[in-house]
Amino acid sequence: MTSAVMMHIVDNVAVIEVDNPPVNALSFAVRSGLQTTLREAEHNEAVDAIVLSCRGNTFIAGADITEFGKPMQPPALPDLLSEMDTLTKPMVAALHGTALGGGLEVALTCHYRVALESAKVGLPEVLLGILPGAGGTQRLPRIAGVELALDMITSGRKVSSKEAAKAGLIDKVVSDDLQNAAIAFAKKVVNNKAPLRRISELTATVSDPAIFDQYRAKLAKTRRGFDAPQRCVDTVQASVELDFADGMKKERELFLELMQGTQSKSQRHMFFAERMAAQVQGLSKGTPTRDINSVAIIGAGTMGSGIAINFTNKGIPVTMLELSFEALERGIKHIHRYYDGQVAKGRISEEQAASAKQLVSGTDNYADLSDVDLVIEAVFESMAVKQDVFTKLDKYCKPGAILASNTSTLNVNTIASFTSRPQDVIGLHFFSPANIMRLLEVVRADSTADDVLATAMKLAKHINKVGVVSGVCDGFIGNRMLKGYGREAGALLLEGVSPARIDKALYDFGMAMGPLTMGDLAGLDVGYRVRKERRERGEYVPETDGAIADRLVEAGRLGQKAGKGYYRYEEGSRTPIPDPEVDAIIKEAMDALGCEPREIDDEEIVKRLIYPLINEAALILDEGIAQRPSDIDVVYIYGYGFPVYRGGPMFYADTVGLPAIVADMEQFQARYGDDWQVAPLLKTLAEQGRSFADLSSK
Ligand code: T1G
Repeated sequence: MTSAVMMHIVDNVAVIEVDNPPVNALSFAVRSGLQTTLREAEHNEAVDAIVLSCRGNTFIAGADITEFGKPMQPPALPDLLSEMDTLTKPMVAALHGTALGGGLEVALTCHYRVALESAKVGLPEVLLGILPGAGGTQRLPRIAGVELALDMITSGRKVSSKEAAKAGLIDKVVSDDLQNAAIAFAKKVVNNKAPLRRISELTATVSDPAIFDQYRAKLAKTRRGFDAPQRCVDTVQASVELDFADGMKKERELFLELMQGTQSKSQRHMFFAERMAAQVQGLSKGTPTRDINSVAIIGAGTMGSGIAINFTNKGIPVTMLELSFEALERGIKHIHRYYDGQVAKGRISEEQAASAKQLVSGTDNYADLSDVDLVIEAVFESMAVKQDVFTKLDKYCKPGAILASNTSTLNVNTIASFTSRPQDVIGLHFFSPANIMRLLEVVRADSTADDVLATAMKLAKHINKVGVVSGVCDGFIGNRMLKGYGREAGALLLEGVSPARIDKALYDFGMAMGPLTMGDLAGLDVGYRVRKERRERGEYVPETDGAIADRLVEAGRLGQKAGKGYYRYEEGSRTPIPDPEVDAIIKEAMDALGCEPREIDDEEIVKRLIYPLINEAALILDEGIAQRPSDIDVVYIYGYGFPVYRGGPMFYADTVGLPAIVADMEQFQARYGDDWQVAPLLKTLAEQGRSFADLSSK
């Protein structure tokens, strides 16, 4: 027995308890402890049955991901479960919290399962770019049916104990006193001389074998570019077509293939990167936080109302402030429409929608905000407007209220200077649609107090966002990096590469959508106005910068909202359709600017757009704007649709190899000039044979 696994006997039932905080992961100590205690229980004549339970917040939540990529110390989980499957005494798993991955696989190797009502089960391995590697793909179809198994294994979703019980995955659901309920269940099995129900002895059947190819076709769309979901289907199909032993061999073969692949390494990187982003350098773990029980949002536009939903979803009352009643009503209606939609989709009940709507109130009077704990300004991106808003907030809000700006690029230090309390000012940059995109850039201004920053990071997690700390600079982390990405898309157009080819190259790379389709979605007039204002301020903006976008805007092609931009759009459709008018505009611009077309392959298109992201990120790291490279990966995965199976721009750069990137950039610099100047940090790391991962610190 190890301290991670203990056993005691109650009424001839061996109660084995795993105690391996924080999630009872199946680390070596747990695997070896389970093997020892199970053997002991099997050979102890005083033991008639076994209950397997866990201390702490949850039943085993899976293999220990920190052990991946290192030599696996025996017993490996599949071997432990194979031995477990031979035991002759009834085993009952007692499930609470989230029995996930290897944890559920252990529970499926028990003969019975008793769960708390609040428990959830799942096989989320696919989210790590792998698949259940200890019999989950062979046992789940046998006990819960192929359809549910396919759904759970290819989506990685958690299933409530109620739904699992309905599918026969769980034998008894209790509201409390789980361990005693499991002991009583075990004793009943013994007294009734109930048979040992080994799932491995059941068979998996399917009414229509076409389901597997149907799943593959669906996943090719919904999980485009991912290998693991496809292999998951292969293993579930094997559970139907092969006997248990051969099915296990198939599972093992595909598990190892995925585990050694780049996609899984990328997705495992992102698992930890997301959690590491919450570690704020220079902020001690015990930093106090302020209570946020009420929120005000200035500006009820698309962003403001989207931001509001994050809080009403968590039962936090929101006061929307707008200058005009019509704008206020429009914003509140947007929120109501959202909740009506959630009801229509069966995601929430009418009552839940009604209570969420009641949390929203509106005003045009700043005096009504005198008691809110947090204000988020989401008004027009103009410093003059921000100054007006923050001056009023400073006047009316109570001491200790946090004053946040949702600005996407403006200087938060300047915004803080409009108040007498800069220590309470912070940037909270949401991404549109604000109630859906998980990224939240938390912009730490020079005077932002530690407890304000700690409160913001805690609040991010509470509203299901991934908070990433950014320093103050133009565009913070994500939008600043996007500049080079957009610049090169424009440059490629002037070299005669069509919008559709540019977009397809990046779509095939794995981006959620190509840069020009994204431009049409966001609206081309935003960039047009920025370039126009910069030129009016006398700033040097090369003629080629935005040359096509500006011509499109001047031709009334603002993007999707105008039904045309780089593409045209049929009424009510978002599908981009290439438009010869755009080709003519590009041709005219090329002639006017003396640009020569060039043959450019997809590989170069990708490098020309992705490498500027990496180069700008190196500057951002050097300036201390981002805390660590993996934070930048989190920004691009959760805010910009970078493919998670490539691990984010920094992880991808390490995969490509920094010397190769620098060599390509130097060639581009020779052809295109100093926009391609290699960032000092990138150059140094490449010369030293190091990677961005070498820079990451806890
Ligand atoms: N291994 C190692 N550490 C883990 C871990 C795991 N499986 N799960 C969580 N942690 C750490 C996490 O890094 C964090 O550490 C702390 O626990 C709290 O996590 C053979 C091969 C269980 C729902 O994929 O989904 O089994 O930051 O902040 O919000 O088929 O953690 O505090 O230092 O997320 O309460 C399959 C992954 C593995 C489950 C809890 N299992 N974990 O959420 O806390 S592969 C998973 C989660 C496998 C077998 C295969 C969540 C959670 P730190 P947290 P939470």
